[in-house]
Amino acid sequence: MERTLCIIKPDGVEKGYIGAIISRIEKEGFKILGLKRARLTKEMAEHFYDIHRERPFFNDLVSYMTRGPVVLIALEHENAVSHWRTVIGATNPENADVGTIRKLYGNNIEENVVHGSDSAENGKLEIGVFFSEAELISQQ
Ligand code: IDP
Ligand code: MG
Repeated sequence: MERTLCIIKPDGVEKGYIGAIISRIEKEGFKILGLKRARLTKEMAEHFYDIHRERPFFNDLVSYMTRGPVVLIALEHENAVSHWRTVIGATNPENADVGTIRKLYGNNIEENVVHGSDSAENGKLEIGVFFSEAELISQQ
């Protein structure tokens, strides 16, 4: 079993898509190990997106991710990383497949509603940033 972190980004929360996204998570068969609402600080967002620090959109990305509350969801599934990335679609909603979360609800390449980890290793690491082991509950 693999783990991946879903973040419902501030635009997803603002536009009222929390329910639709959690419903989709359940429909796709993911186990929800942990779930919480949070407000990211500038430091948290900068750390989370550290690999993009040198990109021209980094400062905008940090402003976007800190402008309002997010929902953090720790997911488990077989091949959770690739399964979740298939469900959310391409980074740019314009290029995302029909029916994906980003195609359905995304605004543009920045405001794309949801995060998904990019590897099993990062899935574990990212979940560890936001959840203690005691907060991750495996039984259904
Ligand atoms: P991902 O979220 O699909 O893994 P990444 O390339 O890791 O995409 O980028 C992280 C986040 O940064 C994206 O989800 C999006 O919000 C933002 N982003 C990525 N590329 C651009 C860009 O070219 N302009 C503005 N924002 C971007
Ligand atoms: Mg990424």
